[in-house]
Amino acid sequence: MSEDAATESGRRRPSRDERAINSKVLTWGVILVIVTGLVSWFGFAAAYGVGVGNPPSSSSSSSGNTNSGGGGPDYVYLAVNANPDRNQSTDQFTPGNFTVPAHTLLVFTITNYDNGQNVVPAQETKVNGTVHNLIYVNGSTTGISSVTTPIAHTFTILTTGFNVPLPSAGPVSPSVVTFEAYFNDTGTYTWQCMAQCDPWSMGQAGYMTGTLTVA
Ligand SMILES: [Cu+2]
Repeated sequence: MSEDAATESGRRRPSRDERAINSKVLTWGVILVIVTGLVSWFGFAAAYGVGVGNPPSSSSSSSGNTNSGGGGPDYVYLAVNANPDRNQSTDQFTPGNFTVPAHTLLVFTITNYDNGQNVVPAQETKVNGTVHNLIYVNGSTTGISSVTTPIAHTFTILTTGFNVPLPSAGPVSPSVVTFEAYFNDTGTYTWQCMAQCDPWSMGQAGYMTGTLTVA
């Protein structure tokens, strides 16, 4: 009986040579899939400016903002201080003017050191424009869509409705707000604090108002 004879199921058994060829085809197929995947990813990364790398180990970099470059989201760090360097406090976001990449998942951390409790319009107690319209306070994994505790400041872009209220700091520890956001329309947006905080700072570029540039 030849090797071409039909098996019980009616299918021909592959010869030893054919099995070797099949295994080569499989190997090259897998390699092709991997290479295609890598090329596609780098093409996407180049086209959309996806960063490469990891978040910084500390948030104390002078720029405050990090385009880490590659694979993951970009991280944005802001601090809010009430500096006692004038007769009244000087409330200030740092940095007040910054740039973020468009079409990129941004992970914001805003650390607020001001324990002031300020009057905020009802609309600006609600979160708007973040991913799922949620923020996360002091490490909580449960997002909230509005702040019902005392508020020190807000990060508000009136032209788009983007709004993040910042709970007042405690007597000792700051309040830390994290959230995710995408900004898909390039341009320069003016942000401002809608809380009635430090009257001088509220009208002062780089203090309680500034620019967020989407590039
Ligand atoms: Cu303010």
